[in-house]
Amino acid sequence: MSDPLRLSPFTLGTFPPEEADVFTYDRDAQDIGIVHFGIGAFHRAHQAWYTDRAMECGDRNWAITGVSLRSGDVAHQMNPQEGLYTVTERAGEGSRTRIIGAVRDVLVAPHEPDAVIAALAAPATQIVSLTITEKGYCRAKDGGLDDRLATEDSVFHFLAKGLRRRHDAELPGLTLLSCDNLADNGRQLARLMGDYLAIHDAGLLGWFETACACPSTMVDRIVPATTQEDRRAVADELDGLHDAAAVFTEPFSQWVIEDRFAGPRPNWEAVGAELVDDVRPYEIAKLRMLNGAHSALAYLGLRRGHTFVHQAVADLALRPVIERLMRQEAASSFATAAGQDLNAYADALLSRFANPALNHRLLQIAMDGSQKLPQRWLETLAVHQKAGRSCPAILTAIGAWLVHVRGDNGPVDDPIAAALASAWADNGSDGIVAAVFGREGIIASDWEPSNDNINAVTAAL
Ligand code: NAI
Ligand code: CS2
Repeated sequence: MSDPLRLSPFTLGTFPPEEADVFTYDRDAQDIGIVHFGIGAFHRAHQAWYTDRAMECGDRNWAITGVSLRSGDVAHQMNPQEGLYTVTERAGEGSRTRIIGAVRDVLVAPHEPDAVIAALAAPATQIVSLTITEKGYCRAKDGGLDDRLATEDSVFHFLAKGLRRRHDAELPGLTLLSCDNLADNGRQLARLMGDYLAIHDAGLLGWFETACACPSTMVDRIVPATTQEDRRAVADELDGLHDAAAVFTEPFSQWVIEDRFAGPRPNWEAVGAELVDDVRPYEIAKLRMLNGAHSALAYLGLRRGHTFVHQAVADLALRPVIERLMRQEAASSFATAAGQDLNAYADALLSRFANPALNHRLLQIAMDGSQKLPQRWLETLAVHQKAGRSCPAILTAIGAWLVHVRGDNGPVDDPIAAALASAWADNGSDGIVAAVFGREGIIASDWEPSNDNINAVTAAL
């Protein structure tokens, strides 16, 4: 059987124009302004989608070079298509597809390290953005860099080499833009990069601190991992044209960015991004309410036999726990910005979770819990503990996470899965909470479980 016809600049005219929106700017006239590390589904449906539309509005020279730090899969999907791919928004019965032209090429860092460093050091490059997952930041328990994890395949190694080359060539610094779900992601990235330089290239530290900037961002768009069935659906829509790099998402999207760049930036606000002085109230609301509820739905939903978020959120046995977690425990744990309505936010989140057209797998969200729980649940618990208030919904969810990492729902996908398994083997149900949480626990946090907390989690186990 011959290979299916692939999406590319040469096949753009092969489907009827009403099937998809297509960029109209001249791709070949654009310089690469952004290097993006971790070119997974989320970047393609979020930052690259904003950048594509900014260029559609006339902004120039913000084309993107994607970098994969791990496998060559995305390069194999995108390079034969010269970087073109589709974003399909799904809601209810309807869907809308757009062909994105912003990504030019994808480099696979382990195979072509010099090309990655050259892209970072190119004079036209202004911004380096990141969606490398929470574990890609190589953090130690105290929030600083764990240098044993920051090996030559880490983002820090490449950034240090690229920044050194820029410095030596007397080029301007870069904006490093974390778009991962970490609290205060810009501040964390600045600290980790500084820690890395202090060990590996201390002479560059002063220049990094003055010439570069790491703004924080709040990023929000639900983007489930693409399946073969999804790829077939887009081929059906595009008259048989195959897109190996297709991504599927919801119509909703939000991007709040701290307006503190080292140099020029795209006109992202022209296409819906919000540039603000302080992202914290938005970011905390998102991490503790949306992501906090997501993780609770994942672990509790898997125990109840569900596969997708929309099934778990419709389960009447889970709904009160999720509502309480969002509206009472998370929403009362931080100071809001003027005009921020957290009840309306919770309503909107529940209806986004219920979107039946997005098959968002609970197992995808359940992955890497040890990296996610601190900003999603443990900070909320710590705030309420100081005020003497309890959080029964989060404690129930912690019980469900603990049995998940015991292996009750199948193989555990977490960078510290082995340490968690040993903690279970050594401590059993009676000791597991104290072994995992608290200042001395495997996952350090300011939440120090009280006896009442431990009893509540153990009851949930
Ligand atoms: P994905 O699985 O499609 O892509 C993940 C990317 O991270 C890949 O390029 C992978 O190679 C890289 N990566 C994985 N482990 C790494 C490591 N240890 N070091 C360096 N790179 C590593 O996932 P997706 O959907 O693109 O999400 C990535 C991140 O984006 C999430 O972890 C989250 O922080 C953020 N995000 C995702 C949203 C979503 O709905 N998918 C929405 C909001 C934020
Ligand atoms: C999810 C998030 O995978 C997860 O852990 O909670 O990626 C979530 O889909 C996004 O943050 C939504 O913006």
